Amino acid sequence: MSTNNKKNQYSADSIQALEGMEHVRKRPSMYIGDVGSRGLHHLVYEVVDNSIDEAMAGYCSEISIEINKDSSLTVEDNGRGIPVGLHKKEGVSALEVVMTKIGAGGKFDKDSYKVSGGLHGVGVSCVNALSESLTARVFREGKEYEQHYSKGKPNGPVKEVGKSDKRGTLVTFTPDKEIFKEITDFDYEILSKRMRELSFLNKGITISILDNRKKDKDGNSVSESFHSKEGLSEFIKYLDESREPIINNIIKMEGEKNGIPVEVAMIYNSSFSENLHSYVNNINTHEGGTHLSGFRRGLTNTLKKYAESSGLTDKLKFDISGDDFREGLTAVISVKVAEPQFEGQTKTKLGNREVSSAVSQSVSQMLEDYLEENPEDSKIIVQKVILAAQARNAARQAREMIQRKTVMTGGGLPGKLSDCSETDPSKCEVFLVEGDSAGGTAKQGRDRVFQAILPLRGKILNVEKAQQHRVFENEEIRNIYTALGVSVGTEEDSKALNLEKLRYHKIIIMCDADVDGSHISTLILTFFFRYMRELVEAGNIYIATPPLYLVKKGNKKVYAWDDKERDNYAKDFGSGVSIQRYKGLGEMNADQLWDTTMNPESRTLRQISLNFDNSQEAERWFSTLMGDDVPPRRKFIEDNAVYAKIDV
Ligand code: 0RA
Repeated sequence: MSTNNKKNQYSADSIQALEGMEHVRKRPSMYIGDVGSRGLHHLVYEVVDNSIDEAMAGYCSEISIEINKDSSLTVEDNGRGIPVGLHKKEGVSALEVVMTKIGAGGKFDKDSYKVSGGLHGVGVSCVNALSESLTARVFREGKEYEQHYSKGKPNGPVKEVGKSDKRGTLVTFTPDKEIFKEITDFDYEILSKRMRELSFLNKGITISILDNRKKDKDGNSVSESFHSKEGLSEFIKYLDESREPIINNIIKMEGEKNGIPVEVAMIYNSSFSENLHSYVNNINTHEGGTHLSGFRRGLTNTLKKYAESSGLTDKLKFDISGDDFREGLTAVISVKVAEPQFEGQTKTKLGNREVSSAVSQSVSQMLEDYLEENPEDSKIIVQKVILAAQARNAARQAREMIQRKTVMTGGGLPGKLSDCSETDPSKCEVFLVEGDSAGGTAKQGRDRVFQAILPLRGKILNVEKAQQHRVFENEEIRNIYTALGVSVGTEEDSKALNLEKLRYHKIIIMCDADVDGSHISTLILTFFFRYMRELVEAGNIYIATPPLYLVKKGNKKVYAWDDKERDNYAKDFGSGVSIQRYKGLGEMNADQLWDTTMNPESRTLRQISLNFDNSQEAERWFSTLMGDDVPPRRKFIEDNAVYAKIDV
């Protein structure tokens, strides 16, 4: 993937270094993933990672990020400062080697192996190559040094520019607009979320972020500072803010097995969902891997042994499965691996075999101790597991019932579905419509060749608060499964989807443009997020946006989607204008609904996406919106009101 592994990385040939930098500019996506928003922010992570490494080595306590007004960004740390002396092999300063040699980052200091590192771990030289300008400033041994670069090439050697009693490294870079054509503005929210996460994953460091482009109401630049004293257990508190814990403590463990540092924190809450987050070298391993399977194995084995020896499971008439041990579990697993092998579609699945047993042994040890020392919590956990096993058994029966019914109704499309005639799923779309009356209008208005309509009655079940078998027993939800052609999962993995038979590639949620309507869309989205997440990740889920107003004068008619648009049209039309506010889909006639909301030529669909870098944010989002706790929900909606309107 990256040139990291190429044999020539220690070559003294500076011409090759130059070629390396040119290759980065020619094929940036090979190094940073893409040249869109992700790639742009990746540059920042790459620079910050170096400072995190310095902090992990024990030499740095503060890292600050500053988004500057001129579209550059500065990362500063108070570490030892990158050495500026002559690098013997390369014949230039060590600083220049770090900044210009692809794959050199930190390698010359063999004692501290690099444990952080962005997804691609390509080093700061890549950032340099992709920046129209970059300045590195080093504060060391009472002096300040500086070197400037353009598109990765030094403008001159490192210069001593003054005295300083500071210590540390400062890098300011301006991403090259020739490379990042679509986007060059850093997003404060994206960066601050990542910095919060990094502070949980690397306790003790203070990471601050300041945005000089934005002022708050007092005229100060927007800023935040993150510092986690407890690390992962504080991460768990943050993730589970709106859930109700059922045990007294966060179970945590920190250790090293076979040279692999392993850190885990976990808690059980009263919800029914499993909420696991795993990291390798600070990278969110979205696709899991050997560390996660090690965790699962350690957890299952230890709890099983404990439950059996406690006698609590003697009367159970069925087996407890792996899933049952993780219902209502929130956990973060963080490991550091010297040479991680990343696999999977998004290269976020750890492949190293040896990590599995290291994590499993660590987790078993930690849990055994905890269960031994906390009999009250242990009993609560075992009881929760038993309840989960019973519910799963009930769900199996419910599932068998669906399957029987499907067979009995022959083929089994729900009666309420008005299907389309096209049979190629990639050309088909289905509208999930709130209410039978709007469903009727949609049925008249649609293009029956490729558009199907499934009306849903009233509020669908809040799956966040329901046990699995209730979800599978719910009629509206069963209709969604059968209409989409997606099977209900197996007993081993109740949420495993068979997507091969997906009957529509666009699944469009169409609800009223009011508070109730957005609540219903959120309920439906929560269902997709919890039970058909693959569809969300694959970008199959959309939200339709019906207009709010009809502005009319004589036979001139226009639709408006917000108040500003409405006022502009009203002004254009002048006197005699009439404004109709649509209260719901049902108020539009079939033609109007087609024109504004369903016709692919003229409608606006919002595609729902899950940002892989921030799966834990999505997790918090749904659990807060749909959970029991009112005060955090209100606060959350207030804090995220704008975001909520834009993105979901
Ligand atoms: C290796 C050796 C030394 C410092 C660093 C790496 C270092 C690198 C970065 C990158 C960003 N900030 C950094 N801070 C330090 C110095 C070894 C010594 O002083 O003896």
